[in-house]
Amino acid sequence: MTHYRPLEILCMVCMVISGFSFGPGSAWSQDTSHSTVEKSRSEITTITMESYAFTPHTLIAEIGKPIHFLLKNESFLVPHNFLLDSPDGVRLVEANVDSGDEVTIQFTPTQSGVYSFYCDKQLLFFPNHREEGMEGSITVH
Ligand SMILES: [Cu+2]
Repeated sequence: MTHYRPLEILCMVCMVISGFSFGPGSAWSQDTSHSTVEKSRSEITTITMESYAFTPHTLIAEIGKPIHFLLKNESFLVPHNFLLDSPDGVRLVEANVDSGDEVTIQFTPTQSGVYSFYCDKQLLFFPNHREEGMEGSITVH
């Protein structure tokens, strides 16, 4: 027979309330994903992909400095992609991220201006995800 002290019981209650969600992808660990480009410990910016939005969707970066994004698709059963174009329309990054998956991408901006990113996935005759609002920008100085 195990005897629990009050603190242990409190801790277990907390875990039940939070749905044991302390792992990656949990509500608990997503708190960092709302930050824009401030330099994190790891220098990796997490971008959450949902139907139909990127969070954050407005970012700032510096010329010549590598950018690392962790793309997290949190949509249920909906695949997304991350297409990044330079200010003059050259495709720089193309990454598919399946439902529930995470993909890390890296690129180094070599010119200033506004880079656009978006998802062009589409189901049958429905509008594509970009048209539904799934797009964002990186302003490079
Ligand atoms: Cu999408």
